[in-house]
Amino acid sequence: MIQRHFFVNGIERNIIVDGNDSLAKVLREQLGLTGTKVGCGQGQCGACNVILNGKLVRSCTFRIDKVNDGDSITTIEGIGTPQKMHPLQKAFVKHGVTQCGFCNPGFIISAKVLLDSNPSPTREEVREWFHKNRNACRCTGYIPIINAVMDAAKVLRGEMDESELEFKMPEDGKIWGTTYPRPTAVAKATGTLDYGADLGLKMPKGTLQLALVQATVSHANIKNIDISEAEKMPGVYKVVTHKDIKGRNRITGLITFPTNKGDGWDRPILCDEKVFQFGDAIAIVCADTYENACAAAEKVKVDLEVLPAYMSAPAAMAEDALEIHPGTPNVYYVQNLEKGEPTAPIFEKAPYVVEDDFYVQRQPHMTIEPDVGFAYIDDNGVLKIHSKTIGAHLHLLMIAPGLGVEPDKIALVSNPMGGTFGYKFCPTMEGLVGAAALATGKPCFLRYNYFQHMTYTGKRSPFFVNIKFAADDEGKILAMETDYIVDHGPYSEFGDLLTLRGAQFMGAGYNIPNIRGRGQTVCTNHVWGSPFRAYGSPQSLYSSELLMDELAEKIGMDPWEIRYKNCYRPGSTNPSGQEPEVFSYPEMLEAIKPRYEEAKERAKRESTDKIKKGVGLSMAVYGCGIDGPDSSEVWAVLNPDDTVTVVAAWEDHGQGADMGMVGTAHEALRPMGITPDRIRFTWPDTSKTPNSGPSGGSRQQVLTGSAIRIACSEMLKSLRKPDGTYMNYAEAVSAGKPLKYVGKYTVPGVPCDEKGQGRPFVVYMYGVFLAEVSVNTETGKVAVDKMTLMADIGKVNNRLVTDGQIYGGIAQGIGLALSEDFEDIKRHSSLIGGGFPYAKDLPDDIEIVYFENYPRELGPFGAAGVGELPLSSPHAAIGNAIYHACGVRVHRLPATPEKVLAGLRGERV
Ligand code: MCN
Ligand code: FES
Ligand code: FES
Repeated sequence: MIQRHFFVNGIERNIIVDGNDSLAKVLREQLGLTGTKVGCGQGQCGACNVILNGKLVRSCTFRIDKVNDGDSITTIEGIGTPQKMHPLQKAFVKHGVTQCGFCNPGFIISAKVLLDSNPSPTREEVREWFHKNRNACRCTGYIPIINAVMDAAKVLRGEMDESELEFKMPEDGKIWGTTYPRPTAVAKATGTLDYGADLGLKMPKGTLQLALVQATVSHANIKNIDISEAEKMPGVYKVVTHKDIKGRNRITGLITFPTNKGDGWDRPILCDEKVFQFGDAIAIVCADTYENACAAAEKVKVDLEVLPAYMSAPAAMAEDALEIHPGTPNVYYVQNLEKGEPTAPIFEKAPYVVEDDFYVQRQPHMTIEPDVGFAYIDDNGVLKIHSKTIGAHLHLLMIAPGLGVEPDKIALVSNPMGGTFGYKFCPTMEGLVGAAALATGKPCFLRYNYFQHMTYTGKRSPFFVNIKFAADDEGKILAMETDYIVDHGPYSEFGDLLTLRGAQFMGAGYNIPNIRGRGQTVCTNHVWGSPFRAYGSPQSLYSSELLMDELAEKIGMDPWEIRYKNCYRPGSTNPSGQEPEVFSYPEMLEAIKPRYEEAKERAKRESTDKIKKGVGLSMAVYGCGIDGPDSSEVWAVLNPDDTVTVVAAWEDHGQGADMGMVGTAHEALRPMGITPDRIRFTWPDTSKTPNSGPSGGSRQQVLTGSAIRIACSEMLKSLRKPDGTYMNYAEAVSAGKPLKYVGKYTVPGVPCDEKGQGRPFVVYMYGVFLAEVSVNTETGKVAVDKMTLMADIGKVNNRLVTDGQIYGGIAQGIGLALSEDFEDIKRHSSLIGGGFPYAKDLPDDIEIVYFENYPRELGPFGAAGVGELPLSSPHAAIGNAIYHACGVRVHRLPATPEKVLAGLRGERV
């Protein structure tokens, strides 16, 4: 222990610290300054930035014993407060940088140091600064951050009035369609929003800290687990194993389809008989401190019989491969697709046939906040589990039987989250903290470090795709055949549904009258497959969009021409045999045409022998909802202070549930004259909020938004007075009116049948991407110079949110195209190792054009969703642009420099 005497935000501090601790730990845990976030904990994200004597410091890797007496530290709390924000914080709010917000304090601190030394940076200098200082954001694609810093700099230089950073309420009071800042924005920009780890620090004394004993092999039989030594370690309260779990000790995957050969009960909460993947949890040490828990975890002895590990689908499909889950074949689900006439005769006669194979990789989600959660038993005997769940009601059903708890004795709560991008559509640690709380009777807290976060949460499942098109002389597509394999890792949850997505999205965007296809879901020992934003469509569209360019080339058509000829028009049907609800493609393609022609000209003009420039297109499409008659429930409640609360379980990964709820309710309640600041929203809690369904499948704006519209219109109907005004709370009470109004909404969808035919989604999002790239033929490095998206997301609720969704989704698509992967467990298990795009890895030029003249009948006030559209196919446009630039068709993503160089040497890559 050492004594340190320093200044934090101008306040003198004189404290005893453990010299081995990080500055972040001391700030957060000893001084309670939780505005400083810890993301990677490895010096790779900058979430933990603070200012030490005027210099930028990453406090997670900076030891407290390096802070000297008299030093001066500034944290986000010292920059500004919610009552008195710094212009940088105001600018972050104005520009919508506050998506999940987890990175915001670190960026604001970093920008403050930059502007203190360089008050007039160029955009490029700001980008370079964030790049070199490794400030990582997974949500925004950086453009809004650069915009915010440029505006704040202007204000600080006195060139812009600070009031310009504030939202100006339109005269008609309507916020629908505007850039009204989201309700949680100020808390995010000031570091005052408590995320899971912050809430964990604010738990009562005596909360147990958990550490996991995890598998370091990928496939094994468990012969024995010996916890005797670990139990005797200092500070240990209990070591929990599968023997302590009273229920079935399995997370149920809620099998979607009866033809699935598995039963969905394949993921242990704590391993009992087998290890199925690297990182599987075998025991949980519950101790007084995290350090003691970790030390004891080292002492748990696990005796294993190591089995052959099948790290990819082809390996697990080999004839001599063992069944990973004995009794269930490794190929456990087959999805067929039959639309129109048999395709074989068509392929035989068609004048043009193209066929190719593609592989889209295991993309890691790489949220800045690692997985975190806690559980306790409340005074009513209910097990409460707080986590990053984006499907609170769904996860309750998935974990309650495994824990052996009746559904009314367990409640799930969503904490404010630092992004999930879909990995939290699967339960992660809910079962673990739940099991620990039940076994100990104490509150239990668990946070994964970044390595655990990368290795022991689900990833995008790779697809191996074979695909064929047949076309006539004019370039009209006659038929498609697909044969694909989905590597879903060891756990089946949502694997069948993902395989169906291949049937729904390969060839989507085009009227293809005749299709035959087959998708197989394969169990492997690589990390389990979980949903990832745009779930299944990036794998599908990469294949069909690259093959579309191959077809165009074979026929001698332009890639734009073939798309325009075949895109959905009245009378067309999608691969599910369903007529699209709107036909925006022709207009969007017409709008992109001049940009595309100009971009081609520019590419031709600017290409050199060394730097080859190219241009590529792709069609983007994704459904809003979970297949079939998806539904949501919401309550609108009139409060004693005449505010209205939208009570819903619209989980917020960071996409903007707060704004979704407030924006939609405000539009619905406008006749009442209520201002948006008087509309409140709820954080999901299954014991308090109705089942609004999960925040997956870009469904919430459509489904929960519609339920909000209905609940609010019921309220309006009930409270309307004869003179056209509306009752306040006191009047409603004295008139005996209800104060709570229920809105339930179910869409008229029809799930796909065994042939992949149906009406799975009643609202879709549509788009067209244009990518412009430069390929360095000496290094093989690809740079994306510009991305354009023509976006039809129906009517826009909040423009700041939708712009942000699109920038961020495209950024992830660029990562998918060029760098991101999770194949090598060790190498790919950090942000840098996983190929995370920093500021200069992305273009500063992303153009978004909205097509709002296709309002959706079944979405609230005409809205469709937005979240997943921007990640459905940007990588396909980039793939096509790489080919246009240098003639290399990248069949296996990511398009790393090594691959592009090999392609330039003539190898198939
Ligand atoms: N919205 C709008 N106008 C529209 C459509 C949507 O203003 N016409 C707004 C909504 O109010 C909401 C946001 O856009 O704030 C996204 O709405 P929607 O498309 O309905 O998606 P969900 O709310 O169901 O969110 C889920 C979606 C998915 S599935 C993933 S994965 C995802 C995503 O959104 N993960 C994200 N966006 C993310 N953004 C961030 N920052 N972090 C994640 O983890
Ligand atoms: Fe410190 Fe990531 S750099 S948390
Ligand atoms: Fe930057 Fe979410 S807003 S990581």
